Amino acid sequence: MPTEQLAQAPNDLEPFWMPFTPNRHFKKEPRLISAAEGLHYLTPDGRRILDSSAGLWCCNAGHAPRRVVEAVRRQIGELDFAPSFQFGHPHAFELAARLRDLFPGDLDYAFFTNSGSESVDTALKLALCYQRVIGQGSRTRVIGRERGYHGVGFGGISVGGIGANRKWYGPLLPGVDHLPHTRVLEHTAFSRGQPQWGAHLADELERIIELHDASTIAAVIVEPVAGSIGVYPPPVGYLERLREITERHGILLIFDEVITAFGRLGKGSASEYFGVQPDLVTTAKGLTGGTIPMGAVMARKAIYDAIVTDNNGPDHAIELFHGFTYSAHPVASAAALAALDTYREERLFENAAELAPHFEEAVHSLRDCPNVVDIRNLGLMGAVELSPREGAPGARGYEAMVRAFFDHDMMIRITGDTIALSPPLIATRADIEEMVGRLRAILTRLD
Ligand code: PXG
Ligand code: PLP
Repeated sequence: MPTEQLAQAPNDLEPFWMPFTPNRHFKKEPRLISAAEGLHYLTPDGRRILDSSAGLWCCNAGHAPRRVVEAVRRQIGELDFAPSFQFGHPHAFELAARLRDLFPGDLDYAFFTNSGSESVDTALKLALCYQRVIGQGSRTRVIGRERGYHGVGFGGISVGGIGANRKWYGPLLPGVDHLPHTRVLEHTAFSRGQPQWGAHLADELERIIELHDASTIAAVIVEPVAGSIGVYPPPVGYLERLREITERHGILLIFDEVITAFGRLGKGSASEYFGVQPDLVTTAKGLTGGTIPMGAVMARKAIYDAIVTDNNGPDHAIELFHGFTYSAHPVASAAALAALDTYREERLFENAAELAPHFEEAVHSLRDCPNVVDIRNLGLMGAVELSPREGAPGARGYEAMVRAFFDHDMMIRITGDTIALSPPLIATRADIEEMVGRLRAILTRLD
């Protein structure tokens, strides 16, 4: 795109209160993005920035995928909005059926949201509602995991396990407890793929159950691969054990697949990748390839049946008091259908699966770089963890991100001192080499 057509730097950066951003520093030295295509962003002055993070783990089909762009253009002219409360439009039903086919087992029902955070709060509400309608109304607790990220709604930060996201906001949801996280570097550092050590950490759930009693616990929610905190693949056997314990105790298992669904691990979902059947799955991001905000919660048939099918109320009775104005928005639905078409027709999940071993090799080749204390990977999720600078945790990671953008024309995602990589699924081996090569140059120069 010619530089003169690119959106130019605005005069006034002040009024935009930026999310999860050090606003003061950004506004002094802004990192602005005007356009995108494929694996690249363009800055207002026309610099091409290599995107090693698929936006924020969302642009799985790369930027501006042709089918999605066309579908959105067409849809917005045809049906801009239609309510999903009491009315419906065809694409929403078509999309739900496509998702039913994509997710394993009897995760047959889709409840639409607009983000991962909304998906998480929806799933928690579905779990509580389900337990209540089946006569288990004493099951009101939900169990998350330390260092888990489940978005920013009050439900999500309550089950979430990142202290900084919680501590400002009061007592949160009552009755929440947390499993221990699974990153124990003395046992797991530099594991390739899933660590061999750590399945027993799932047994902590038995202790939590012993403490609170199963009759008070509605659900357990975990990310099958913890993403946002810096990619913690589950220890071998861990998810299977969580499933076994929850099932034995009548507790629902929710997989938060906002990052892991739609090909990030080379399959439609982590549930399919690991062969573990959850009761509810939360999604967003890759559902539309990040193009239009949308999320979905997939629910097993028994949950839908208990709340909806078996409801004995009159015809006019609503079965579930929940929904968003923009649930199943027609433009988002069209974008999602086109994204799913793109994934299938361009074999992007297969590409991710084929690329994963090369990606693993490439990210682990950074082990000899300065300050690297761990490298983790699974599918096309990777993390390089750096040791923090003395007395300044996060400073080294932040500087890596800033230097990557200005000196190496690459977007990287950081969480504290950990660099996370999640290339779009359209990447080739050469693209991965390029990303890791630039990252090596960044790490080598960073003190
Ligand atoms: N659950 C999980 C597992 C997520 O990864 C959410 C819920 C919330 O989704 P929304 O759409 O409400 O943001 C997420 C989102 C990062 C990063 O850099 C990760 C997320 C969002 C923004 C940045 O790791 N994950
Ligand atoms: N606040 C007000 C005053 C509203 O009228 C609505 C929706 O009608 C909402 C919040 C919720 O908005 P949404 O459905 O987009 O989540």
